[in-house]
Amino acid sequence: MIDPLERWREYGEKPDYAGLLTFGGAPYTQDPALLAGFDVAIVGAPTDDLVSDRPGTRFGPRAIRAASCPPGPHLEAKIDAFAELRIVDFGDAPVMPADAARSHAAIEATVGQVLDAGLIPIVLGGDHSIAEPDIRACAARHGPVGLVHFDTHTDTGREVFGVEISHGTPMFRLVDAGHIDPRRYVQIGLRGYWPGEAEFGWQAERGIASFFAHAVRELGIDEVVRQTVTRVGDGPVYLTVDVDVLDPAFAPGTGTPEPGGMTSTELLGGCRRLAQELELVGAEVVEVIPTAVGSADITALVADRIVREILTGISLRRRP
Ligand SMILES: [Mn+2]
Repeated sequence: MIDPLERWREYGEKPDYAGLLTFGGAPYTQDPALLAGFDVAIVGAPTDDLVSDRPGTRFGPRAIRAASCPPGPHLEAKIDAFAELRIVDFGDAPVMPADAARSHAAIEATVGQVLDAGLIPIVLGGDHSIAEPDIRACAARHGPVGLVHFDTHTDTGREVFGVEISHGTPMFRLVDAGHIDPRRYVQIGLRGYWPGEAEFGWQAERGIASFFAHAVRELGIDEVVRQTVTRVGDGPVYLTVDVDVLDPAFAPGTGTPEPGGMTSTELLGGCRRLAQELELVGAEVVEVIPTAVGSADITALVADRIVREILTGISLRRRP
């Protein structure tokens, strides 16, 4: 176990730009035997071979780790997730360039090590195809999971350009294989021009619930979260956040941007409340394409904050 704070011990924190790059300065290990005793593990899944438009999310995990954040308690929630939870950075899954099948197997195995040690994995993508190995690993241990899915797109295509394993198809494949319980699956933030009637018809037959972007505007995010919690109910839940759910004004660095999206404020508060009110067994933030370094990268910065809100929600849920 490496503690990146070690050389700054007497100050209690290190500068964000110095030392080993881990999420939030968390201790780092690649040894699954050392995960025991932790609550949450950050895992990088830097792969983007399966995108249909702009590539570059392979650089997401490093950029999210580099997006700086001052330490200390969440001012609004009044709790410090890094003090409440034992958080470890488990490094990146050993992905292979240009070999999506082996990359997915590596991601599933690495997330599986985290789950087998009893921790909650929070995966940094990577394109959204990584949802398939991530959720498959969770379902293998918890049974079919509920899913809360923030996205512009449903990602329930049967194929994209005739390709069945893509960042546009993971949710179809996971529901079809029985890893997601479709009656406990809620999509939030949909808009734009894809997919079409066939996919929405398939979803409706299975009881998948969708909140379009206009519903978030009209109902407000608090009401959308309330209805989502009611729908998903008790039992294991996975949270997947595609940053393209945000308006490109808030997250310009992403592969398939769509104007007219949610605000950062809506998404961050929503993630925190969902993590507090649902039984999360895993989470991921995907589709970040960094275009700048450190906290100058707006999209990596909001992705970092999404993870922190999830951690804050988990902390609030566990507080006696
Ligand atoms: Mn997506």
